[in-house]
Amino acid sequence: MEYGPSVEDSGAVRDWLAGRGSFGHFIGGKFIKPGQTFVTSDPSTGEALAQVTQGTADDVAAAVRAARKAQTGWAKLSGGERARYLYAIARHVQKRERFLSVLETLDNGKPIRESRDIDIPLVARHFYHHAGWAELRDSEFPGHAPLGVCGQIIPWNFPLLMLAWKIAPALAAGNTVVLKPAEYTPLTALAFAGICQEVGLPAGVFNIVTGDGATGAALVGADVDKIAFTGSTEVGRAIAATLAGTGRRLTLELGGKSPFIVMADADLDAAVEGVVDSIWFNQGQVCCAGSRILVAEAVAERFEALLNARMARLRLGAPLDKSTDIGAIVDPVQKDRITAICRAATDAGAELIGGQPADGCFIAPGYLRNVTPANPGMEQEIFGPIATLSTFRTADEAVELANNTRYGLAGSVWSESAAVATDIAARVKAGVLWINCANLFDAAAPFGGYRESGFGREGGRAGMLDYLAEPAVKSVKEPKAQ
Ligand code: TXE
Repeated sequence: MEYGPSVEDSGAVRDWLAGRGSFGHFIGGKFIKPGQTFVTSDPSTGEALAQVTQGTADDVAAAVRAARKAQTGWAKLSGGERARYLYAIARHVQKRERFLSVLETLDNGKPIRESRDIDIPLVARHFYHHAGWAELRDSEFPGHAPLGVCGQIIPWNFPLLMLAWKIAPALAAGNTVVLKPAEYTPLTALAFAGICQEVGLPAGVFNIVTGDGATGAALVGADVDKIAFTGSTEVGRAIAATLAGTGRRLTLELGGKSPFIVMADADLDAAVEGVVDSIWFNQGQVCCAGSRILVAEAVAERFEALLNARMARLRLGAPLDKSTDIGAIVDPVQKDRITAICRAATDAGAELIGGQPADGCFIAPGYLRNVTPANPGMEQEIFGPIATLSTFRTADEAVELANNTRYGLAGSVWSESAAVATDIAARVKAGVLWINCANLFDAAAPFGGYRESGFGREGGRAGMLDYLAEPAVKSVKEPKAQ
């Protein structure tokens, strides 16, 4: 069936971009005059899409002041009133699904099928879900208070979805927000600011300051009550060091090197399809991607043959083409990072099947075989469409290999035996485990990691708690009767 946006639908988005030309920050309910700008481009063609303002420390401070001013009023609204805004945002996102998915694909390079069927619908779902939490806040979390002003720094791999993950629980809990989108992909956040204006979200409740890592660092140093960060482990570590001793809240959602374990009794066709959803989804630029495939030796040959056949059918191409499976890597810098790790892996003895870089920001899907545990391809987060493939003999060995990582974000186990699958899943140290599926996200399911993958949860009840201050414990000693 032919449906949904394709290349011919990019006209409205291009007109919108041409009409705006350059974007200022969104502060206090208004777009302010653009300052010094940088270019954001379509990674699949290199075409410049728009000029976006590089935020300074003064810009960040102005946004934080606006958020601070708005916070008391926002927190005083009833849960039902806050929920009405979140429902309205969700409905407006749905109404603009086509526009937002085309804009996301242009700015990020991801296949339009993914932004249309996964990213943008999940954005709406996230706001619907958290509208419910806004209504339930006082009954479910009695005595809890919002934290105040939250600074939120997001990456470029799921630009609007990461915005939704961050701001929906924050606003539901009664906080106000200053958000910094990633420099590669600021455009859907700016379009979303327009939706906030349309639904009449009170000025200052949600603010955006665009810019690069320096702008993010300014936000970390600003007068905020919490920082929520999703990005690289290195930057997460630096943010944690800056905030140490300040008493400010912090949640970190960092990198991963998640195991994808195929037991000997697994449905191999389904498991191969799982690899497609796992490491070849979004060009592998997914923090919870099943980037280490571990397969039982007894079925390894058959599995690899099926994997190769499926890989050969994946279509690498123009992200706006509905038949494209693998789009563009977000930026030449990221492409270079991916190819450098693959080179280090092959220099250390691994064999790269597929995975060849192509012109522009494209890399074909692939995987590394003959990888020892110490191989750089096994150790480092490649963050591209390249997995590693290695084998194990026993369940214990599978668990040992799975846990042989400094990360602990996600894992996926494939077996036709529920007992085997749940036993393995229970022994893998990761925040999110999937059985006979991979990369399934739901707003109600808390997402987050252990170890160098960070701490804190996003989604569901646990996610709400990360945006609320616990009630003080009060011990009362009755005065002696006079
Ligand atoms: O991340 P950065 P990059 C991993 C992945 C990828 C690598 C590098 O392995 O290859 O990180 O990507 C902002 N203070 N992930 O360089 O720099 C930055 O502007 C405050 C995993 O893009 O961490 C952007 O908004 N903020 C990941 C955001 O941090 C700073 C998603 C992420 O950028 C900052 C992305 C600073 N000092 C990359 N420096 C995941 N967990 O999903 C940069 N930023």
